[in-house]
Amino acid sequence: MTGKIYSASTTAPVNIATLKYWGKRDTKLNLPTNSSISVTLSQDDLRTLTTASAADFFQSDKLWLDGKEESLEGPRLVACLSELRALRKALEDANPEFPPLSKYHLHIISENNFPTAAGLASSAAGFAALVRAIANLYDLHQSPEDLSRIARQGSGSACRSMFGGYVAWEMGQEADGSDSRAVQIATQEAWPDMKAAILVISASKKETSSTLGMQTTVNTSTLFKYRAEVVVPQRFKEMSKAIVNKDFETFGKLTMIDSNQFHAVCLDSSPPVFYMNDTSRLVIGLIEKFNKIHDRVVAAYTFDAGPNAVLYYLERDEPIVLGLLKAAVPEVDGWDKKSYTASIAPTV
Ligand code: 2P0
Repeated sequence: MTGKIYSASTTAPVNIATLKYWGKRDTKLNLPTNSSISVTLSQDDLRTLTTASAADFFQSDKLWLDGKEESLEGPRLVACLSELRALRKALEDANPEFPPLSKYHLHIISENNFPTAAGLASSAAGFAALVRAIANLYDLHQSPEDLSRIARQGSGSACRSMFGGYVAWEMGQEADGSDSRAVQIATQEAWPDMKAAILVISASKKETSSTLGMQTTVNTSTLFKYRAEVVVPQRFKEMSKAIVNKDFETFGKLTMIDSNQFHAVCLDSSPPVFYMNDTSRLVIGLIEKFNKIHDRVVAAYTFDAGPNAVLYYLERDEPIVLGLLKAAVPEVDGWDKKSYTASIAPTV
């Protein structure tokens, strides 16, 4: 026994989808039924901080999330750890002088600076940080695309947090998932004036996990097939083009209709899955009216697997968007009154 502890720390950002991932064609490998698009938010605003340590005297793999010990036995965590260990093992075989970290147990400590599991993409930042922290600890030099394939197995949306800016998760065709990975559509620098506001409507844990909700939709919704096969492929092209052209009007419209369609297929599931609440719907009404008054898309709303709203807008419109929220928030019952604004993440 050496008694030495090897450690590496890293942070990873949150991403919020503007074209939603909803449905798996392979639940073990986390392969999606459609491609998706997201925007990565700056780590100055929202992030997971993770430290991974390895030592020959650790008795078992352990994970602490926001100070609480969590099980490390879930198949998704196991899949990420075994892929990373196999890559480290190959490195050790090629470099016998390297310490045999692949044989040591890991201790992982992870902290979010925002509410966990409340539909704020905590699993995305969480798995992205975990994969990157262990890759750093193991001195792996895989590309972000390669690491995104590993993070995807932890949580689908985590693959998109491997990049800053505007990111696509290409669903891929292969049965082994080798082509299901994230790629960058545009850097933050290419369209730097996008901003996001996150309205925390409820910070409590969601009732239906994304995994369960997705499977209910895939197995029971008749609208779902149309969404996955007809709507999303076309929308994917239109949204990618809008991002490259910095066309906020089109980007915003597509973002809102895609959020609404995602919640529609949730409602079309049996039993129905509800993520938005009355306050969420109030925000939709508010933004729709606000855009109508301005005769353009000033702000675009989107809701994930929870009631919290994310608004995308351009920096020059921040005074009117935040002004609207300031005026409306005190009137709204059930609004947590916590909100964050975030810039877009530069290259991570
Ligand atoms: C997304 N969501 O594209 C969609 C939109 C929620 C609504 O990805 O089962 O935690 O771990 O692969 O990634 C949330 O689902 O699901 C999600 P798993 P994940 O961001």
